[in-house]
Amino acid sequence: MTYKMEQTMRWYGPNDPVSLRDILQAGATGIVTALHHIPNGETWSREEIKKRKNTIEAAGLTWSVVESVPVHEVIKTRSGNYLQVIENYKETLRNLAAEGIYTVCYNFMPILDWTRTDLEFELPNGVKALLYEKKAVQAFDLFILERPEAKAEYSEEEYAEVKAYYEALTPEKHQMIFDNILKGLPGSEIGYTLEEFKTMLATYDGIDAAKLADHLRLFLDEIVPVAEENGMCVAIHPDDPPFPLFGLPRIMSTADDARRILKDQPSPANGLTFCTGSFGVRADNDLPAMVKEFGDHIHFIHLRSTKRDEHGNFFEDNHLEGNVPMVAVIDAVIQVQQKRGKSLPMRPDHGHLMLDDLNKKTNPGYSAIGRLKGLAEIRGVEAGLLYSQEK
Ligand code: DNO
Repeated sequence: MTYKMEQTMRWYGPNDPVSLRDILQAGATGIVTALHHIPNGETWSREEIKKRKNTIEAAGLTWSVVESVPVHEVIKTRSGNYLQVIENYKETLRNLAAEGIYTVCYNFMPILDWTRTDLEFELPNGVKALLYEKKAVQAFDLFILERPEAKAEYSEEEYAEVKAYYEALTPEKHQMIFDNILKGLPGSEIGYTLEEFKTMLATYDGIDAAKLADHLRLFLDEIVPVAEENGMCVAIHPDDPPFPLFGLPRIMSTADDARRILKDQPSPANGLTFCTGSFGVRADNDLPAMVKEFGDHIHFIHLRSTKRDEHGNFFEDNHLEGNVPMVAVIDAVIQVQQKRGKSLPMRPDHGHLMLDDLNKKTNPGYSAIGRLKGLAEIRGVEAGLLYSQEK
């Protein structure tokens, strides 16, 4: 028997300008979604879960994966009412399982979820991509946030370069960087004012990478047994980008990080969301080797590619181009699926803003046509590899 990846697409719920029908027409069978209207930290009731599930099924699709049940900040810092919030998380897991949803993605990035500086970076053919510009983040850190420790982290030359960059910013670009960093990209659920962000940063005083890793371990000690009891799996999403920002620790960026998380909590229920776009930003992450090593614990797959330059910037490239060796990754996934005797849910992650979508307002990275193209290309690669392997 041959196992193919389960083709899914992310849907942001009833307010998403991309409809379930669009997703169906793109060829996906599964939906990845979350109850975005429920505040972080609160329990998702069975009724609310069921309502969403019914909507998805009425469109001829299946709710395959939850992305994400957000991990509230008090859990990451182990402060305030975090014990209660962990109980709520467990209750949400139980309620999801009771409704037949067994795979849950989450991340453990402090304060900020995924970060980009330009959401409409135009490529030569006119499509728009998501860009991470290192200097924009540095300029924000040094001259907008004015983080006291920041200056000591730069050489004099670097500091001068960032200062010149900052001073040359047009008011529009200044605003764009500010908004993209603070307001939260889709799915991150939370946006901050500058003052709020500063207050949040202070809650991480004294929390270094080792301590944050400890907090993750303690959180997993609580939730993994609940996942096991209910036949579920939890799948941590890597840091995006996979390095620390604004002095905040990041602890899920490398193969070593994944190794540590799986060693601390080796249950098959504890696993990864294998996001090639996030891990792939680092040249030291060997993606096909990681799929092979962590295959038994990969519960969910995000396929997209990024392209780095020598200045520390990256943009999101076509799914089969850029730095991610996509064909080799898919080949490794095929082997893992055959070995495990099951299909793994995969979604084409992000896509370019292109064609008709250029005139529409969609969630950055989540327009219909770019993702449809990504899905079609990925599906084609998989079909081609399977054909040549079975011949
Ligand atoms: C962006 C996504 C993130 C990711 C969360 C996982 O497109 O990769 O929203 O889903 O960080 O919890």
